[in-house]
Amino acid sequence: MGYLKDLFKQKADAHSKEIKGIIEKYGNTKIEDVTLAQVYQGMRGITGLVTETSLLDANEGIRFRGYSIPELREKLPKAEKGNEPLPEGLFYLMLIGEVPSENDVDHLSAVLARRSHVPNYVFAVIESFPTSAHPMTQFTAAILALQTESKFAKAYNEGLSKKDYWSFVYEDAMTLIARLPRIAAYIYRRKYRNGEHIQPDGMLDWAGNFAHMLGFEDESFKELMRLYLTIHADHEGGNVSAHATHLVGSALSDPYLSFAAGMTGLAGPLHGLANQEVIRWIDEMCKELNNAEPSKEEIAAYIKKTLAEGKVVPGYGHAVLRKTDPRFIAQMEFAKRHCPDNSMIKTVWNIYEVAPPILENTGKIKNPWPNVDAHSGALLKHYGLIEEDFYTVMFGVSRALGVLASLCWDRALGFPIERPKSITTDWVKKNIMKETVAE
Ligand code: HAX
Repeated sequence: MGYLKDLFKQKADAHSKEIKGIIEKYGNTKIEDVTLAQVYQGMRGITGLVTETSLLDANEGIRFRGYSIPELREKLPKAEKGNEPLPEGLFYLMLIGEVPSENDVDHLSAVLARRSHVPNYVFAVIESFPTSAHPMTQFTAAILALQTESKFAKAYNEGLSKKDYWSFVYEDAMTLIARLPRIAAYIYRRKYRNGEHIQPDGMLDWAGNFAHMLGFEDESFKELMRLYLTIHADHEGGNVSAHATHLVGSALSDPYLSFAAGMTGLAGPLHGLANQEVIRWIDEMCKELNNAEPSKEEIAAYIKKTLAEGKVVPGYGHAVLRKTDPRFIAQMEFAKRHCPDNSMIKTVWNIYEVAPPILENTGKIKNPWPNVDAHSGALLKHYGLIEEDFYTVMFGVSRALGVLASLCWDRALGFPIERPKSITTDWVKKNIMKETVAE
């Protein structure tokens, strides 16, 4: 076993023992009451999962193993001459629970580079799609094609003891994370760059190499990738992509199948696809107004029009957050340093000034503030990555770090199959409203 895997096992064994003690002593403690409205309305606010990698506070935003995004930007190791954290460092933190040293991160970068070879049949699956297919469809299909490599599925077929599940899930998680940038870059170059592919550079870090394979050599774009792949990695356990990965994994579907499920969820416009929708919405607004930098008054009128048409304003609102998303702030700070004069970025900042009071005035939107997706596309556009239907794939590459670290923990802690109870409205009528219902 590599030292990282040994260390993970040590941490997991100690934690598993701790959890057993907690359940023994406090297992019958009630933590909250659940209302019928919560059951009908997307289980909002119901605590039903343990996800060790990160915790979301409604006002403060995400903390990864206790560290906020500004703290991570300061504490995690960086590339040579870089300012932004290396996402490998965040993965280490989520997996092991401690801030890694530069050596730890170098080691992890090297492990990922060694495992990054993608078998040709995966590219053949991508090639079998029309280039018009959405990149998220191609991405998910490629992940499923890669499933044939699953060490967990193979070992399970051959008869695997429960106590060893974690070890094979860990191996699959590492390999999958290592290969995702190559798969994503292949989809990008095939669809938008005439199939002129760029070979990986094993000397680069995981995010730097992703930028390189996409075809962007600008050092500040590589820095953006390091930041982007760090901040999109995890958002506790209840969001659709994390929850779907965890849920499917709980059936002992291997990490490839589980992660593919997470990605089909990320592809929804209310979740990860919102980053694409934001850019489309801004583009449509600019086109309709015939103005690349609409005034605040014009933006306000366009937001009201969007709401009047019964559509959502993409990039705004959140199921848990009640303040500006710190992931939005981190990107805004990056843009202020690297590209403050870009028209679309200035428009993103103007929307940020104008949208919240309008959304708040509707009286129904619980969080009028921007989320991560409100800013990301404009930054990518600035560097020439203009194809917005690819943006959710980039989000997916990052999300793998969080949900696969969590999947390792799920199996190491022996979490059982997930199976919440559901009810029918007839059950509600009979048991809560005390009506007589025909059987
Ligand atoms: N524009 C218009 N209406 C909105 C809205 C927005 N940005 N945000 C919420 N609402 C509406 C809801 O549709 C809902 O309307 P109805 O009662 O008519 O159904 C009402 O306000 C109450 O919703 P809520 O309780 O405030 O929000 P939810 O927890 O139900 O939904 C969403 C959270 C993120 C899905 C929602 O805010 C939304 O649709 N936002 C726009 C899409 C978006 O940016 N998604 C990305 C979220 C972050 C993420 O996962 N990134 O990957």
